[in-house]
Amino acid sequence: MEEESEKNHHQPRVGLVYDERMCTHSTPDGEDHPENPLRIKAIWEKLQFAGIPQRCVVLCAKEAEDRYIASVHTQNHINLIRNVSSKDFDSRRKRIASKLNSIYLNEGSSESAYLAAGSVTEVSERVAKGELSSAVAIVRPPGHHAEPDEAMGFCLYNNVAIAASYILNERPELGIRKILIVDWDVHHGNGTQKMFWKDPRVLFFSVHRFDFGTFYPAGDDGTYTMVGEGSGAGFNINVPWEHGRCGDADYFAVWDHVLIPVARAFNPDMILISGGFDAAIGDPLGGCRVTPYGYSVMMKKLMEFANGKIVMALEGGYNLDSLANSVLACVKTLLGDMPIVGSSEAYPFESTWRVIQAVRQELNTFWPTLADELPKKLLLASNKTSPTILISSSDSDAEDDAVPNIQSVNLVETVQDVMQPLSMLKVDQDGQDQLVDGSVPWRPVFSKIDIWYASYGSNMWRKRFLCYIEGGQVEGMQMQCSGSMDKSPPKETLWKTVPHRLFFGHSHTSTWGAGGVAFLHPESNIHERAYMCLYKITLEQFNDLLLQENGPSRHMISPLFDLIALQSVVTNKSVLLEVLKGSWYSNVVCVGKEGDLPILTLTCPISHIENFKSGKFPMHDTPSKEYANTLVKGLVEGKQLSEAEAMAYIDDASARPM
Ligand code: Q9C
Ligand code: ZN
Repeated sequence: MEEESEKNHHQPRVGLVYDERMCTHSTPDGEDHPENPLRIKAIWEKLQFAGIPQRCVVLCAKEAEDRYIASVHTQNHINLIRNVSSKDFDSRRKRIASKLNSIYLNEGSSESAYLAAGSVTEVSERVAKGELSSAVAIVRPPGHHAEPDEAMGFCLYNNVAIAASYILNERPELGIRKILIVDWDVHHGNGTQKMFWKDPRVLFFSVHRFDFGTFYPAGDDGTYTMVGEGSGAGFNINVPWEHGRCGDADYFAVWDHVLIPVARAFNPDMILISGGFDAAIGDPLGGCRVTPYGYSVMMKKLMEFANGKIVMALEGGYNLDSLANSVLACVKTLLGDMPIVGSSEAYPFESTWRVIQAVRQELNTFWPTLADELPKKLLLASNKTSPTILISSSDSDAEDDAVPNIQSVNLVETVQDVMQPLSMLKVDQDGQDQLVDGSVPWRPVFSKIDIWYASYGSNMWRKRFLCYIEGGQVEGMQMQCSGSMDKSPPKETLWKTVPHRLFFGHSHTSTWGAGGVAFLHPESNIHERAYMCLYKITLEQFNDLLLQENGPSRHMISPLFDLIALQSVVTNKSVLLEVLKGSWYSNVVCVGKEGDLPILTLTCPISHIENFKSGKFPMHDTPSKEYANTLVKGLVEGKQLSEAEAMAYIDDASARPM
């Protein structure tokens, strides 16, 4: 049975499976267990609350058929899972489960296992056919630990492996010849690894806590030397963390320097994600710190491949809130929603670079792209002539609140390369920044990164703009500016026109009094032309400007616009600053690049455009004389227009309908 909701034809068709019947698998005597029915319930409720099911193709679960399960599991194992829930196993079930590693069984276990495996298979087939663009299967029990002949680690059937093998072996006419399996569950996908060990059609990639062989499932299977065998050699990639506390920055580094280059070379026809969310921040088993934003970026990067044919199947994830939020972030990303920046991020650990290096070395005979030297600037303190910044040097091993053991990172060069999604100050789970020498650690870092800040409003007038840098007040302004902590003037100034609509909106500002102020339509339009004055300033100054632009200045512990936001704006053109939600200029838009540096401007969120058009927010509002004057002065002193031309330019923008 399937239920098709109304869809916008420009939106991707994202399949979504959820079925209450998978809640019948639970502990026999109601004992507490992390892998419990509330997990998928919490996810479903979160998605419903966010209005997601209406935007997806919602499908019911479907049981897998034994003949397809048999391509990865033994008949012996299938018999056990099929029969274990029957009446005549009532007395033996507990004893059977107790002989298995981290498994419970009840009368609902069989049905749930069949539904989980069948659902992943079903949506995979639909994605392979092109009937769905991508899909998410909210299933349990999970699957990736299940080995050919053994249930373990809360897993009965290996759902993802069954689906992959079905697509490759049973449906060759669909043209899916190569499948990439990305296992981002915090545990190693030992079962999946075994099933495709010698199979070059399946590239299995697992990033997991390993802790030198002590983290579940423990042993050597998850180490990076396990690369596959025979014609499958090189098609098994393990990235084993040495410890917990890994977060977005560590995962991004692995994506950028291992997974994505290999995926480019492998060129999969389809991607299956073993989507465990036990590496999420707050997970009781994982001890890692990936945020929903982190998951959305990892997902987005994978969407570049296989024509976006991605199926994500739930594996682990035991903190109900972070599980549900993370899955929501993934579904939204598949739906094409704009990412929202919600996290500040730590540097990758030193150990992360060590692991990445080891993996690249181990696999570069199979994947030549991994043979390239990692850029020196990414590596640790290797260049003694460059300034380095000491972030912290704790070696505590406590999982939750220890300061990451980050040593001297050659940030100065690293951060110049704004494409590298590295670093940021560390924000602890309680939201307290870690301080270095009693000051906020992000300023020295951000003072080394240049960007172009582009103004289309009063900041085109240099004297007015300099108030945000040097502090002060110019005629017409109601308030004194505090300026930036770094009072040095912009390194360069230049003018540009951009294909965006300039308009005036709202009817009153605290700085300029009555009258509209300038906004730039966030989307480009070749029929429009707006003047912009570009100032080359540091990211630190840009943050201080953002703060003053959006309210009275105060001590800024965390930057409003961090390196993750910078990365995001360059990738996605636009980023909404969650912290500035509600203020007029909460949208940072990248309108292009100049000499390799992004050109950033501030404007309203795209959602406000509708409000301007409908009249919910006033627009075409003639700016106050003082305010208009600052724009004219900017354009005239900047030698862009004559006074008459500048006035005509403003009149035109405030009179013309959208
Ligand atoms: N000392 C998944 O996340 N832990 N499975 C057992 C025994 C088992 C996790 C600890 C963790 C299994 C799908
Ligand atoms: Zn797990």
